[in-house]
Amino acid sequence: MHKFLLIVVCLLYVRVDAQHNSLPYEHTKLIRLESFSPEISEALEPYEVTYLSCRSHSSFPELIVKDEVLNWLNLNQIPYTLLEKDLKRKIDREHQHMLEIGKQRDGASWYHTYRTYEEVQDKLSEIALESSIATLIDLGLSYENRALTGIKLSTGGTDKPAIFINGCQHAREWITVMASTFLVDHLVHNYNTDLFIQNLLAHVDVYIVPIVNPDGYVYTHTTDRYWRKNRQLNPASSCVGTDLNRNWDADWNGWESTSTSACSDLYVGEEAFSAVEAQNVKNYMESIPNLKGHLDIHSYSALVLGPWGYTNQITPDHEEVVRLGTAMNEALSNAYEYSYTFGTGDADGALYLASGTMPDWSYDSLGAFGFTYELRPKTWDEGGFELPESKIKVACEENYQGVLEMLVWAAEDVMGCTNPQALNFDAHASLDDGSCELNVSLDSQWIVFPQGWRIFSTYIQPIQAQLDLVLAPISTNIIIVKNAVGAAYLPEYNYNGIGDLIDGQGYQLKLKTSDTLTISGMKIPHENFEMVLNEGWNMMAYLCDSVSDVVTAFHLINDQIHIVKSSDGSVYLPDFNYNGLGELKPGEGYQIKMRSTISFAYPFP
Ligand code: 0X9
Ligand code: ZN
Repeated sequence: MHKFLLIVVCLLYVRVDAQHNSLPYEHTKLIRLESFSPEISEALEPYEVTYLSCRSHSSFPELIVKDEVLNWLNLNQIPYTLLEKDLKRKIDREHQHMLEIGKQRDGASWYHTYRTYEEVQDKLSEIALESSIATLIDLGLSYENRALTGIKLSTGGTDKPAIFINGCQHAREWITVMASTFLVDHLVHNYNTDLFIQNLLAHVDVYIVPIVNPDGYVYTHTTDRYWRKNRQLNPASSCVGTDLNRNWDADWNGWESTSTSACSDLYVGEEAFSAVEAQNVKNYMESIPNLKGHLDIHSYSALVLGPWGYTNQITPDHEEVVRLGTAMNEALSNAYEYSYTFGTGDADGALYLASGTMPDWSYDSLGAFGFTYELRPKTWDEGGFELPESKIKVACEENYQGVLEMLVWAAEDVMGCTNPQALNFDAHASLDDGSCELNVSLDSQWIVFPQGWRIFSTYIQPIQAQLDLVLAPISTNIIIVKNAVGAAYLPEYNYNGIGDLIDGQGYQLKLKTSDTLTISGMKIPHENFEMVLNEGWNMMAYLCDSVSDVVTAFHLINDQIHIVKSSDGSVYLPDFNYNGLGELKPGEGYQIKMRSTISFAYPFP
């Protein structure tokens, strides 16, 4: 660059800087009215008065005023508290601070200080470059030709449920820019490391536009710290700007908290979508397939607001609105134990109704659940629009927690228990929500039956012990089942003379063809299970889940045993030291003839 030109540019830069954003607040004070009514509001109309917080107009409004208003209040004995006796000085201090840390801005964490429009643009580009799931989106230009830029987070696929989130309809609400940029940053970062976020983003697309009012935002940095509207010229007036959040086509120019005066902070615009930014953002939102939710982020007041915003009537979806709103409100509140308030309409008088707002339009026209967040702080005393820098990160994280609730809600119709082993397995679910009820002690045994006779037993204590229920899967194949004392179960006659399957008992069964059976329940703890072997013949179960050597298994009671017989006729005769049986096998039952009655437990394995 030419040396001379460089000097001119620098001079210009200094000039812009010097002409800073506190000038409109020379000789102004900030007060809180301790008593308020529609009459007072009306009486204040002729004066230059700027209402601040969202809770304002209802209870104890915080106002920027000049001395003349204080005189009037004093005269009429209306109580107020002086919050800031020199507003210009306060803004200058903030501005000075930003200049001072300006030198180290690049080094410090991005969320330690408020960031300019350019810095946000750079940040978004950087993220899009680095992350495989983030793409820059272009929503067109602002009135002064600045790019309306956002990020789409998507892991691919089409028509997935989508959420649209924007900050900064209102220029002075700086924390909303930080919080929505943090959202992009944090989701992208956590996607790389956090299984839950991976699952979530596998099912939901997220669109985030941190600054939908770039002209206004820049203006609050350069010229007027408390500017609210966009910077569009108004043909019939010297006053500039439209309140973007009054310019949407849902009760546009209705009665609630609106003005048709171009000089008002609540100017509705010439018609719905007369503001370039509202029109462009609208077009983009309409192009998103399957938009389920919308979050419009504002400050300050610590509120979560659901539809409608313009009336206290409830929507047809009220129950779900309350469910989602409450969940988000709790997430915001619990993050740092800073209590937010949820409501619809005027939230039980916590604030005012508003006509022509963006989330009402999203709900009304797109069927997307449109919510407003009013981030920290609750009051001017805690910083108002200048939430202290030390609290930026906290507000961002709170907001993140609230947003996650909306993402989970959007993914809900695809969420459930995806584990086929679980009792509450949901075949329609594709995203596990951690609700699976796994009965961890549920075991099962698989038994193979040959055709014809077989003595069987199980090491499982079935959930349902009734013999006909245990054998139900193979009942049509069964000719007869007998127990040790000759009682029978005859499926063909629907006759169960045996009753329950008894732990430790073997059963004789005759099948038409070979078959298999799975028995589910809890494993019998065989080491502690004492079975009684009566003098004479018994039919005993084998209670281990692996084979064991017959000699070792019976070595403690060898002298009491005449004979052990398996289904296939092999025998073990301890007296003769003859072992034709070899191993005891799971699923088999054994006939055993005893010299006396004893109690017995399998020693192993
Ligand atoms: O007035 C607004 O546009 C919003 N408040 S702010 O202080 N950020 O200006 C609130 C609009 C939403 N109102 C309701 N949902 N009732
Ligand atoms: Zn706002």
